[in-house]
Amino acid sequence: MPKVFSPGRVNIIGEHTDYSFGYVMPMAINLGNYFEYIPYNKIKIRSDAYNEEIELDLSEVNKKQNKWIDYVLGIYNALYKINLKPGGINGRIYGNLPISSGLSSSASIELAIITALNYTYKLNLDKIQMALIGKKAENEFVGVPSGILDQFAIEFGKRGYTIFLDTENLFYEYIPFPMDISIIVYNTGVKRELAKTEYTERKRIVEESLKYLNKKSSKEITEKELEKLNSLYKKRMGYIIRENRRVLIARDALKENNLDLLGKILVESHKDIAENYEVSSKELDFIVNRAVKYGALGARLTGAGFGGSAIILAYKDKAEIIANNIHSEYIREFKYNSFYNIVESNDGSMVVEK
Ligand code: GAF
Repeated sequence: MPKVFSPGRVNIIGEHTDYSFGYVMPMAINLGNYFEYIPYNKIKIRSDAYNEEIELDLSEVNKKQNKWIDYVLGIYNALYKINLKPGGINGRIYGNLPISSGLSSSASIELAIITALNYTYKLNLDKIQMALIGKKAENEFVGVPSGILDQFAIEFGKRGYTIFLDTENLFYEYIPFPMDISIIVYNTGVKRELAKTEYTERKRIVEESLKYLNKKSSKEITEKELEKLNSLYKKRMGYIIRENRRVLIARDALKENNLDLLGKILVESHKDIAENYEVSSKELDFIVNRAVKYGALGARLTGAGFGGSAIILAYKDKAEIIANNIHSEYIREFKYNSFYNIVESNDGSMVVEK
């Protein structure tokens, strides 16, 4: 029985920059979804995480269900739009990637499905095409107006590396990630209820600013040009142009193994996104603050924000103790069902059993 593994992702830095064609630096991680399946004449899928099995005819792929199966239907829809008509599948999605926690569980399912269909029905899609089809499913069917960050990271992940990506032209570079650094993913346990509306609102402001300044990418905007924007727009775009710069600094710091600088840039990024892009939360701020207090190299929220997870970078031999200290303080302060995982970089979505 064929089996696909599709990872989740963290974003080391470059948050909310992808929908203005800026820089990002994500990493696929070793938490993810397995998809075990056989070819079938319908779509019949069980999700362990959602504890549900759904069966639909192939003629029903256009019918949005407003639940997790839309990630699967979205892929079929995107394929149908380019005249690819794979047959059905019968399978089970399971794994250890927490849902609604800012680690891209939706993109992980989308890429698991496209990887399976590409393999079984010989669609001949390359990696870029698969990432773009995942994005199309998310934007046009699921209805979340995201950028390319998540699908690209999940498709292009590489064990031992983080990915520097220019989301304008999809130029990417694999940057070795130091073996002696651990990444702690601290899940706040807070459901990201505002995420979709606030995300759409931030995106609207960014798109209107680009249009007003007559730019395609946020990379082209100068400090001087920011002055042409009204105060809210200037505040939001100011964050974005500084964040683009920070991605370049973080990339170079990693190349030079300047881990103190990398950590510092992460904390700066968090402070800026909290104050000027306003997508953080008191829980995420608390984690970053405690991470610094307990001697981590750096920390910041990861993903869209509004709850979800923070990443904490720490030397391997100190990671567990730092994570534990933060956790004890966090559960004393907040009553959510929070937890952490110490994760590693991972390869992107692939068929692991034939
Ligand atoms: C979500 C989106 F899906 C990404 O495209 C990206 O914008 C991210 O939020 C914020 O950096 O994960």
